[in-house]
Amino acid sequence: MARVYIGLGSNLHQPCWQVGQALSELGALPQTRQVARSKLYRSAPMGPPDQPDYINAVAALDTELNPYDLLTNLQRVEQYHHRIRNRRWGERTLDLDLLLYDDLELSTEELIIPHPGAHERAFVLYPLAEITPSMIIPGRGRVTDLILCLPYSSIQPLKDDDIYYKC
Ligand code: PH2
Ligand code: MG
Ligand code: MG
Repeated sequence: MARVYIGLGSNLHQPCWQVGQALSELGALPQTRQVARSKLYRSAPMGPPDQPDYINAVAALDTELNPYDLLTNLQRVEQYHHRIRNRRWGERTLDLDLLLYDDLELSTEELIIPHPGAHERAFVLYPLAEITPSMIIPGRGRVTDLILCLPYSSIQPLKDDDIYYKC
């Protein structure tokens, strides 16, 4: 059994709904149980500025799936949300990033764990710190230290679940 963290993001076609729905779908993956989920957070786009704001969240799962089978399942959920690959860091209906897999460090063509951008993005680290403040990102340090140089004002927590269907 591995404890894994998934970063969710969307900025197209009712992003709150996309993320809320994907949170449920992650909990329903085979041999997997959802143990925690953060609030939803809104932030300005990193990358091309001519795209809508993003909605992000982080989920913690316990899974028997190995990293590659988990990745395949995440890509299947992205496809189910009609994910279309366009420009780098461009708009998308749903992005599911495998952030952490226990304390595994892995770097292959297909998969890099921890996710290479995780330690420098407010929209990943604040939701992560919300659900697991003691988290240490292998090779990078404590989440609570990493967030110190990232302004909390760059993200906006949304209030509760009933907004899923309104943004
Ligand atoms: N994801 C991207 C590109 N830019 N910006 C924010 N705020 N949040 C994201 O999740 C995000 C982004 C591509 O994965
Ligand atoms: Mg991403
Ligand atoms: Mg991705």
